[in-house]
Amino acid sequence: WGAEGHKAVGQIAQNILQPDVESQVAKLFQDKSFGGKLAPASLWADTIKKQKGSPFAFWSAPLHFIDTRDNPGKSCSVDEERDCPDGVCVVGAIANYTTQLDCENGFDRDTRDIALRFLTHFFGDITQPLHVCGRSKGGNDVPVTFDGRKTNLHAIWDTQIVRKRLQDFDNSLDKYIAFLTSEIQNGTYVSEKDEWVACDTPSRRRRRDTSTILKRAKATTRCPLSWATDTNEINCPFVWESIDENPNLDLGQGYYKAAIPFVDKQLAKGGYRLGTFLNSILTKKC
Ligand code: DCM
Ligand code: DCM
Ligand code: DCM
Ligand code: ZN
Ligand code: ZN
Repeated sequence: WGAEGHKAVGQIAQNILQPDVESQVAKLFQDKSFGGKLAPASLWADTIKKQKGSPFAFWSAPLHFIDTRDNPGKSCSVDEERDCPDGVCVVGAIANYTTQLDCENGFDRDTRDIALRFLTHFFGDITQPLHVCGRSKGGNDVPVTFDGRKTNLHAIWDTQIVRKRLQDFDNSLDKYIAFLTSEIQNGTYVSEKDEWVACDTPSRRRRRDTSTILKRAKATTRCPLSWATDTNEINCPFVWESIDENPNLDLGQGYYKAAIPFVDKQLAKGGYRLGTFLNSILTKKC
């Protein structure tokens, strides 16, 4: 997602944090420009990606997505071994940074701070359909027109569709975020939000032999893998359909309208998952 999408995910999560978790989050962030909040922190992973000289700049770029080697439009799937070798993808990144954030694992505060920044961003990216799609570099190589402007398929999902959606909310991101939060708390998403966070949590194991370590490593990808699979499925009924049928169509009208329910729900999912996850992991007493 672009800046608006990531801020939405961060703020929706912030809205559902328990007070004690909210103060833990504020304490973890050592960059005072975040004001202790998730929404500003969610932009950090993109900022450092482009920053020359940042120790994170180059190696972190592939952590923002997973290039599935499926056949979107026809068949969609996510396969951990096939699509995320060595854990270098958004699924592996969420798993690894979850381990680093969890106080049980004893990482130092700098590591936990960076882990929380990355997680706040990657919980957003893993809900963007084209971040869970390997076709044409997640749509980056597919030229499209949106309201008369030439751009690419990836960019309209990251940014243009979300920005146009804000027109329904007086161009106020805050109003859009308030709308999505209320849809989660007492609207359209009430009955389905439990499914958004339903993925088996890794069971704690006592013995430290090699086989349990391997099982534990696998268990940490269970949730992000289920979220990636959920997101990836949107590439089959919808994302690529019009593109394959009519490559010259301006996507700012019918396609945009049809994308709205997906974009709303994906941003809501990212925020709800992030908030729920932090409420669980940051209430542990270590
Ligand atoms: N972006 C932005 N402002 C930021 C961070 C990101 O406008 N502070 C936009 C520009 C990127 C786009 O988000 O090209 C996609 O970023 P990502 O790599 O997270 O999908
Ligand atoms: N640990 C591990 N593999 C296991 C069990 C534990 O790598 N099968 C590590 C992860 C934690 C530490 O041991 O850093 C403490 O784990 P626990 O809280 O499960 O006792
Ligand atoms: N991206 C993606 N899948 C790829 C390559 C890139 O989802 N295979 C994303 C990362 C950024 C956007 O596309 O959000 C633009 O990437 P870049 O800045 O690397 O061109
Ligand atoms: Zn993107
Ligand atoms: Zn990203």
